[in-house]
Amino acid sequence: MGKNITQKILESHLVSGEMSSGKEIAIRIDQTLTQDATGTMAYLQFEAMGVPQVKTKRSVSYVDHNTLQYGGFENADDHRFLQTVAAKHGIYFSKPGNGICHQVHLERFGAPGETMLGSDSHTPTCGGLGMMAIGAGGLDVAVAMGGGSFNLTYPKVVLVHLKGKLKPWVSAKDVILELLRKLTVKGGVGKVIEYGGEGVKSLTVPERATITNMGAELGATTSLFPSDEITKEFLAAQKRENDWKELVADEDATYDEEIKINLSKLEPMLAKPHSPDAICKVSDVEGMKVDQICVGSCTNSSYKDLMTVAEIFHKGGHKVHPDVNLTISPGSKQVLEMISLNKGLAHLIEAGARILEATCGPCIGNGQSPPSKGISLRTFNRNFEGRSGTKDAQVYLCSPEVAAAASIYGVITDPRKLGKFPKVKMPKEFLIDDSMVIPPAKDPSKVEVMRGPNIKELPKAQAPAESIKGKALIKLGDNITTDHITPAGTWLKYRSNVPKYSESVFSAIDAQFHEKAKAQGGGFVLGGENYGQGSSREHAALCPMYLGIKAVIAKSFARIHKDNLVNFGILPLTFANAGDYNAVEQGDELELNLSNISNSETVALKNITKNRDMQLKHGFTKRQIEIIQAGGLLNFTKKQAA
Ligand code: MIC
Ligand code: SF4
Repeated sequence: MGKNITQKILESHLVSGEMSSGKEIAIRIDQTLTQDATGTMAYLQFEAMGVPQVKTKRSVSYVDHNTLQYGGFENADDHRFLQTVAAKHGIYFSKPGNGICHQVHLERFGAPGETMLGSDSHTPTCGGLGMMAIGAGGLDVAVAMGGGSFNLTYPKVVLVHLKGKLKPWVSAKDVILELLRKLTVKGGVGKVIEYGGEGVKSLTVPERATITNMGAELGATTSLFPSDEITKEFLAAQKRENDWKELVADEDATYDEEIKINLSKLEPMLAKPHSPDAICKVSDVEGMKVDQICVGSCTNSSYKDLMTVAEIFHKGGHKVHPDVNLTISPGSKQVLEMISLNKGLAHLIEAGARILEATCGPCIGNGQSPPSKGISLRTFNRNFEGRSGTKDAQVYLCSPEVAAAASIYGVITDPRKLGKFPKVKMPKEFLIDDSMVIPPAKDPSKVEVMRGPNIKELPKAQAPAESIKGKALIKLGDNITTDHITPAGTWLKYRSNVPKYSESVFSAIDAQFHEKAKAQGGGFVLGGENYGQGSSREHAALCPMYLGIKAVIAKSFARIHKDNLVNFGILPLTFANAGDYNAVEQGDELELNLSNISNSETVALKNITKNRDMQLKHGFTKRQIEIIQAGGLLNFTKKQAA
């Protein structure tokens, strides 16, 4: 029987397990990536494993999230730690300023048919090249660097059949917004989204990467495009033709689900506050006044994206509207250098745009927080409440074309009103200069790993007791994001300092949470559907663990966060009877009994306050139970190695 692309890559990397949906499999990982905000922990964990050199084909450590100094030494200390630890252990180090991890990896390292694990949820960006790139917590990435396999639930495979061709002013961003409209932020959980059909041929690699990047917002395990002639051209233009290989689904490949999208019928769209799936047409909100517009992020910061905006301004002789602040964050040094050499940058500056570094910047709330109640239009991938740094800001997500039109008129405007579309051609050759990627040391014994005072010791997870008593410290609704659990923005500098970062846990919902948790000696968290969606940051498990949280009881979980909880010994449990969510309130005294965990799919919970018994599902594999009983993945891995 014919195979789809997902089956082909998984089969060629299978270490153990059965390739059938819902079963646990282990796969071999070829490449890894980390970024600074998750990397410090990942490398501390890698060091704790005691493996001298990484065992992957290639591992790259990027600095792109936290490049601003809020008047302190913390970021710089982290960068110095990351650079020295990379040199010592066989890891390539991409310096701050070289670009956003996903954009740079797509340009310089991603390879069709290979697997990659990255400690960032948007790792699937490289799926635009036909690479199986999966986001995970830092500890999973550390294990993969040490040569360990990655365990995942064998996914369902969804074919998104593309036909037709995008009309002028409609772009790749609108394709993924359409899919988010159809599937919602939890529609991709447990699935790989594979693209196929005639329409694929009309999309360049950076456009494909915009689509696979934002598959993270669907909750998908990853997203994949075929590797075809267009992929070959892109890699050749990056002087990496040797990394190309053809990878397409067999004619008679089968899929678990199929969705059809006619590219020719799409219109410019937006995601409204505060969720990437709150989709509307531009025409629905046309005329709304806008305060700030940000172009960039790993979703839309390619050469083509930025040149499109530059050309819209230049060819039309437009300027940025007096009431609007427009910022541009290029995806990489390559993009920035190329648009400076061909005058694209000059055109943006001339129009009145503010040019920021080639980093994540405003996307992670690192500067450019909108004014109070401000309307911000961003070409980014997430518009969760408060993520921008301004709690009452209204953030809309859109394409570079829609962003450019609103920058000109100061109100949301259908870009098709701008007339002739300035189509930007893909360069025949990209400018290649990898001088900001530092190769690992030839003699690791000469490298001293430098740790400033912001690099705090790794907190240790502990095996849970058989019976756990505690209070339900907080009760939450659906779609709680990791930004709610451990916010980024000004807290980012404490990513290598868990005791300090733990003070941020749920701070936007309950400012006293961390004090309450500490005073009570820990307890339980109650959540709704899709708990822990968004970022891969394992701090959303590590910090609650530090505060003594023993279990999160929710209606359902997002994939990466669920794995992170297990990795740090917190039990992610779901209500066997969904209605029981209503039978527990914040403040209730609970008792969890784990004595049956190895031989039953459920564990017992007693609500002591309400004198009510209920069952919770765990759905753990044998391996996950062993991880929990070993006191987390790090202890488990060390035990296995011994
Ligand atoms: C994000 O977009 O939320 C981040 C910041 O890139 C995170 C990683 C992190 O929290 O460090 C992600 O997407 O995984
Ligand atoms: Fe950076 Fe934003 Fe992409 Fe996360 S989503 S990697 S913060 S650009």
